[in-house]
Amino acid sequence: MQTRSQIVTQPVPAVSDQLEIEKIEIRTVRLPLNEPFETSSGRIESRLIFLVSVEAGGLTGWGEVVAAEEPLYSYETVGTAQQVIRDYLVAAMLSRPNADLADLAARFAAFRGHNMAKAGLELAYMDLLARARDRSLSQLIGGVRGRIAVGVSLGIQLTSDRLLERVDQYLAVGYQRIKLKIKPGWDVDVVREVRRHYPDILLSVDANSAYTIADEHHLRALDDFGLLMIEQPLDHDDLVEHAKLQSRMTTPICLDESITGMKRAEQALDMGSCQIINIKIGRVGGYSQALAIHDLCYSRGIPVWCGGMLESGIGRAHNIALASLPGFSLPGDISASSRYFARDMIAPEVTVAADGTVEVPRASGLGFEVDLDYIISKTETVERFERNA
Ligand code: OSB
Ligand code: MG
Repeated sequence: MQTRSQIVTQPVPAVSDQLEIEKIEIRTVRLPLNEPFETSSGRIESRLIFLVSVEAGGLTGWGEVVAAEEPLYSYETVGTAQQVIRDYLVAAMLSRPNADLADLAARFAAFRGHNMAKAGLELAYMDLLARARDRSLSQLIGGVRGRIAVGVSLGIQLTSDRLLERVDQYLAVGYQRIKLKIKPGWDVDVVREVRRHYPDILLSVDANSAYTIADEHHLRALDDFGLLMIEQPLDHDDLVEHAKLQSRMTTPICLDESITGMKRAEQALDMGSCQIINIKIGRVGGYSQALAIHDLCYSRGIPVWCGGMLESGIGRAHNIALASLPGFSLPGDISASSRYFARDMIAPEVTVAADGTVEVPRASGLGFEVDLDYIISKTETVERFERNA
């Protein structure tokens, strides 16, 4: 199979990627969620959105750090990302002109971990680069799709009737795949009930590491329901036990939390820990790693899809660009702005068509207007950093 550099990077003209970033701004903006979101690790009612913007030559690029306020999904938090960006990454980015994405990624690689913090800056850099070249982000990274298929991730509900209402509502507006959050006590019976009502839909489950290998027998009961996948059943950093479980289950395992970069993806595939990978740009440390994981999976025939972190429109716009790459063959967790927020910070907002697809914008950069007035009105903190003249 062709590699991405053959099929994708070739048409890009030989323009230098060099950007001399003059200014970096990091900002937190609180947006209430339309409805609380509950997973096996907890429940949130609002999202503290962490925005990053970078400026060069009169242009601004936007990114988002997807960390949550508490270290539940990952060890990173809004607070740790602020500290790492402020104390380490800003200096690395501003120290000299950025030759290209690989140059930026190499500077960040000197610091261990903190992928979401790094990704926020990589995202902003790539939006800026796309704008500087007057290309869409999708074009810049080699996207091939004009529309992407999307699904919805449904949090744990109070009752299964309430969940069925939700499923019904999202299927009615076109979503192509329903993902149910599960945890012990909210799993096999709930899945059976949803399957009974909807025998033919694309249905998956996401445990966010709520089980151990001792639950093998229980988890295998899920094999009866023709699920598209089970996402991250076991520990966030355990490839070995996922490989054991996968060898004993027919439902494909998809890894989310465990895939923290290209190396881990390769190891997971080599060990048989999963058959599908959920790529989140933030979790893997930015475009550099996300593109590499995409290319790896594409070359091995492993399906990937774009995960979500309840992003604002800015992070979502990056996800849409990423999901336009050829290997993204399964519907992503990229839902309409209105599924999350009463008002998003981009215009137009992200909408899902009746066929369960989202349009990939063709305008330069993110392809959406950033609603700065609204952002400023909801800002909790802002810090600015400038390159020494
Ligand atoms: O595990 O995929 C996950 C949201 C926050 C943190 C982790 C996850 C999720 C989701 C929601 O499933 C995806 C979305 O709609 O953004
Ligand atoms: Mg997940």
